[in-house]
Amino acid sequence: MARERSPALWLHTQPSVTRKMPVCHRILLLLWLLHFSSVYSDITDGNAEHLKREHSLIKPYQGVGTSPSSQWDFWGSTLVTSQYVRLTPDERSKQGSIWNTVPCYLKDWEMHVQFKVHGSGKKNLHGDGFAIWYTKERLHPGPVFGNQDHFVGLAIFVDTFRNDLQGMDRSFPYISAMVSNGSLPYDHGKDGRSTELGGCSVEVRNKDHDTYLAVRYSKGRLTIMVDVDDRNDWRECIDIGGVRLPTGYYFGSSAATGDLSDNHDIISMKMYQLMVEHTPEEDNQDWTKIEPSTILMIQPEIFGAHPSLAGRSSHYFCVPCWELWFMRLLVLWSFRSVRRGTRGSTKHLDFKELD
Ligand SMILES: [Ca+2]
Repeated sequence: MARERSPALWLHTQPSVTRKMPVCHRILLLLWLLHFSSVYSDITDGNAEHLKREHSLIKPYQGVGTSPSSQWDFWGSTLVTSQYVRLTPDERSKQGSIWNTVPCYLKDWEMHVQFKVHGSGKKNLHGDGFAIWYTKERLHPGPVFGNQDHFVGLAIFVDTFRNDLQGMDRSFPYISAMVSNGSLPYDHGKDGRSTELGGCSVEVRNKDHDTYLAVRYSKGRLTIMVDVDDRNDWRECIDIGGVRLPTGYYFGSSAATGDLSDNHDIISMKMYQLMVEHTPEEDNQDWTKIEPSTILMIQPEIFGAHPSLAGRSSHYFCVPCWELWFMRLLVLWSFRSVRRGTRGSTKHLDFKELD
């Protein structure tokens, strides 16, 4: 039996967020909301979500294979059984991936991933982790948890091995998110710190109970939730606005081992469509033409030439000038206030048994 959650309930606890905020924080939050006015305007009612089977990977994994009608394709060390999809075994130097063959044209969606990371390695002697992808290209093996570098789209990394010995301010496993238009490399040596949108430390290995990760994208807002403590609670990991992702990309997952290893198993990936109202202007836009970007990736023609940007070849980049860093600090400050407001009130979601 697998559990199914009602994803839209996440939003229904949000009106209480500002209740205990100081006035200055409210003003900052108001400015933020005006800047991204669509963020809190979802109209989901808790019953309007739909499981999209063409984008879901569910036991016993019918439709997985290499035939032309397959909805999921896999590569490398990936082993598909009736109970799990093992991206890598607990062996050194393995890479595997599984990819949805159907491009996703949903504008607002939520992906629930049940996973299991387990192995014989003791503390800090395991790796490297796995990733969830929503990218332009699929089945391109490479060095980023088994997928290509300079990817175009969204990545959620569940990084189980600390590469950066100077980054001791965070514990591992560490979950982070990255959005790229292809111009950004993933820096394994720094555990992707320079390009991450946010992250959290979560103990996910060798659990006896089910472990879950949820990725929600709706109206420019990216939210990552985790449920790894066997309490049927989602805990917020990342929540950030100002993220632009197109439609027509592919969902997938990949994993890699190196000198150290783990079993990286995907039990299920369940895609839910979120019923969200958009403005006529938004509806008339060609969503397939949107270039992946975040508030930290600014078009040069908007902000003008900057001496330190000379020689950069990418169309988008992280702008180093102090004005934007100040803006980023304001944003982070606002969000930390919001997150402090929500802390301790983990959202309780309804569960029901699914045949
Ligand atoms: Ca790492």
